[in-house]
Amino acid sequence: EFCSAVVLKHRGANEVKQIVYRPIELEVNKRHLKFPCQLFIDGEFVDAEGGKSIPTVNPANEEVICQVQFGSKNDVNKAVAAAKRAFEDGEWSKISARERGNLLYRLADLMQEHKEELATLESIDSGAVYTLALKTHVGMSIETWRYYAGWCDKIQGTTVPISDARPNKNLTITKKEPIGVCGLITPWNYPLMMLSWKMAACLAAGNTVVIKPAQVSPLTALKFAELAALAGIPPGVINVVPGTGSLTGNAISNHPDVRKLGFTGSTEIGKVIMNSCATSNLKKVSLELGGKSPLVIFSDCDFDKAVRLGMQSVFFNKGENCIAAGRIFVEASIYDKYVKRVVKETKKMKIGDPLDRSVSHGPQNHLAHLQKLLEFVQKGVEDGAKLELGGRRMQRPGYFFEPTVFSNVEDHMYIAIEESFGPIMCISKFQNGDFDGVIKRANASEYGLASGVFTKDLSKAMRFAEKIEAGTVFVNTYNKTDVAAPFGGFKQSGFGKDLGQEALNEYLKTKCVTIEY
Ligand code: TAP
Repeated sequence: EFCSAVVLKHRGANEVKQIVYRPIELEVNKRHLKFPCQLFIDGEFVDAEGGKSIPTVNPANEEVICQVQFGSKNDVNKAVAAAKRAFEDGEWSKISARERGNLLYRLADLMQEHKEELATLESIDSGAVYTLALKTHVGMSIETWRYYAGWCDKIQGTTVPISDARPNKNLTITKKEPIGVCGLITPWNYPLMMLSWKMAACLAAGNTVVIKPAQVSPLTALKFAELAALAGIPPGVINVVPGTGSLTGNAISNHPDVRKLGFTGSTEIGKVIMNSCATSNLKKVSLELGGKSPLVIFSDCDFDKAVRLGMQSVFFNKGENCIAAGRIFVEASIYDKYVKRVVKETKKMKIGDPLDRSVSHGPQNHLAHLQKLLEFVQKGVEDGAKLELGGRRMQRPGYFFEPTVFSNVEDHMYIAIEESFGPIMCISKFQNGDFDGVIKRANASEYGLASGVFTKDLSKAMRFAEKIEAGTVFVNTYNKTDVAAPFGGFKQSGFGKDLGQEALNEYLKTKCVTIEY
């Protein structure tokens, strides 16, 4: 039943603080894992109201890893109350911005020290290949915390030249202030990274937070909470309440004391969230939603690179990537050659146990998602697209799905319009030299998250970047995100940015102070 209590010591501080929790302990990936499975509220790990829990499953073998406590509306109320206290009266509200930065650096250092543990946990909970989890899921998370730790003491307002009320003089200054209690709701594809992208900017700005991670992949968020406590982040500043979207998530987006909601997930749920933010208390909201990003490959490209990165644009993180290129347009003169090469290379991908260092493709995140991918393939076939490769569940334990390639995809087809969020490449042809036509097709989507172009012609690439309706444009590269570069979509891919200096604005309000003298 209950495992031994874990005692954590406040790192580097005089005060010795003890955080006790009931750990889950596992031997996996040749290491000992120890992590919490309870809610993290006001600096303590606690059971949910009524002790309700939901199982979390390892998608590589379909086994239950552990039961995770499931936050009720009352639990969310407690977490929000703790976050409000911490914001208004706690140590967090009194320390300087530079001290805040030091705490975030300390947290990043601890994440670094525990990075193999975090990556192993991410891998077993989400199916991410371990090597990728280490580099991207965890590696980029750490970088994000460091990047925003550095911003803490550089958030500043302006002085504004206004007209004087003669004969007096006037001076206007603006101050950038934190908003208050922020709610964050995140998806399952990059659990720790999505948490970090949002929470690091949110805390750097001085807010406090209640986060609900995706119910199918909550474990790294809980391990993160332990590290946050260990780093000395004061109680109530970070609260982690796992649970379902419809109950726990909804309680956050509806809460009258939450003043800002940061969401990453599907367009469908984004609309539900925006609605509940509006009707509850008109809270500020930012939405990072779905995509069906176009990648246009012109015949004057570096062909080998276009093959390699074209594959990565779809298969990276088994396609569970919001900026995945959901539509690939290839110029007619190289179309047949391109399809043939991609099929040949895709066959070489090593699929298997995500903890195996030589594997490049792991299982899909959870069963319902795998089933959606099978339906997606069926619709593609029914609509008349040519299934060149894959499309089936693999005959082995785990939610493994074959990397899939469709050619002859036409714009009216279901698979050309809807996001798959899986390793399914959809290739279409465009007529030689038809720049305007392919741009028009690329823009004929309600989504506008990312895009890409491969060509050696600089002016063609620049014209593409100008005309394309997407928040991110990759030229002769793909998936090249960076903590300093603002990230977020247009149209029904949402609004507001993660990362870069711009993301701070999502978690700040501007106060204008006018003085007369
Ligand atoms: P969703 O189903 O939208 O879920 C996202 C989060 O919202 C989950 O935590 C979910 O809880 C919660 N949620 C569901 N219903 C809710 C409600 N009524 N009120 C409050 N919260 C609710 O998306 P997903 O399937 O996890 O993720 C896939 C989608 O995310 C894709 O469309 C993908 O493109 C998008 N995505 C976008 C980006 C960016 S940066 N634009 C990045 C990653 C993913 P549960 O855990 O209970 O479902």
